[in-house]
Amino acid sequence: MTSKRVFSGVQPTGNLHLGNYLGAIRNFVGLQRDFECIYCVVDLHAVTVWQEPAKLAAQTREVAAAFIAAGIDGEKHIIFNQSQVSAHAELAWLFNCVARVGWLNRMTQFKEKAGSHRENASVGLYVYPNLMAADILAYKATHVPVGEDQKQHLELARDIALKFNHDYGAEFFPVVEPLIFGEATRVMSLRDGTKKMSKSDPSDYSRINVTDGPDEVALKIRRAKTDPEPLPGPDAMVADGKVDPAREAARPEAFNLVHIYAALTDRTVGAVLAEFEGQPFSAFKERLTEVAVGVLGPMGNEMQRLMADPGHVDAVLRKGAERAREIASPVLRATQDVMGFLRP
Ligand code: AQP
Repeated sequence: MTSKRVFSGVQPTGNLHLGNYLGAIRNFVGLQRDFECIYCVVDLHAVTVWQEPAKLAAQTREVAAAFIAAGIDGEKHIIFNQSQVSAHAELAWLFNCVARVGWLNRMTQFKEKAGSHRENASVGLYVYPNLMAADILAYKATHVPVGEDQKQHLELARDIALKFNHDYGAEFFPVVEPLIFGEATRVMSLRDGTKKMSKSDPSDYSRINVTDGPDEVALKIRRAKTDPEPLPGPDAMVADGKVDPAREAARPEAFNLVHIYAALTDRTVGAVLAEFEGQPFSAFKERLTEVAVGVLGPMGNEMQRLMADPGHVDAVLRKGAERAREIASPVLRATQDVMGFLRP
């Protein structure tokens, strides 16, 4: 087993947005130098909530195209879609028998997504974190780059690995490390700074999609909710480069835009506040639009080009799946051996 292997996934649920890019995909790119990377379009996760069958394939290609357009090298590393590698589902079943109901009951994402219709949520949505643990551990991945929202699921993957190793008396699965970095680990909705930017938000004005053109980006940023106050200064920062939580809670939309600007320009939030202190949001929003279009424009164009050539994207996914199977199948077989399954 390699000592440094990265795994991460993105759901093909449509409307890939700036949060997915800044919180996850952009960080995937930088890890290619030091890690062996496996990036997955997690279509089995996507169907935990209803997906239109006629759209799922296009949405899957869209995420794969975003990976490639962002700069992930599908030759050196692995890009594939989850449903092509059956080891994910098989290992997830075994983990359904390792994870405890009490652990899953604590998962805040299930509570948020199921909302008041809990009884009506799919069983798949409930056991989603077990499948995520299987995704990671099928490759014995050691590091998982994700946005802040996935931290709790990663802790569950660690718990599953530890319990499996304990119950079967084997140092079998590694204990994974989350990699959460950048100035935008949790990009918030442009309409409500207390809710994360999300593909499934019914309002398209809540998010900037990675394929939005310059006019759409400009309009969404212009309409983004702020408050009448000018930009705060660097005195809003406390130790460790963090914004004072009380000040952030009082102006969530304002600070969200500052975090986004900092992430897009690769600067710290403190440096951005030092530059823009006292300026009105109208001027700041213009600068934000420029940098957002500057980053997303070339990527969106490349994605459009790739999506116009589905044969190429499909070939990358097919080859990636073959290579993924070569790693995951022996891990699944070894797991079955540890558990004592008969394979005559
Ligand atoms: N708002 C966000 N800020 C920072 N990172 C984010 N991620 C998601 N939203 C934000 C990160 O993107 C990666 C892929 O996410 P996902 O496809 O697994 O879906 P999700 O976490 O459930 O997020 P969405 O976009 O809101 O999708 P829907 O609406 O379909 O549930 C993950 O690494 C995630 O942390």
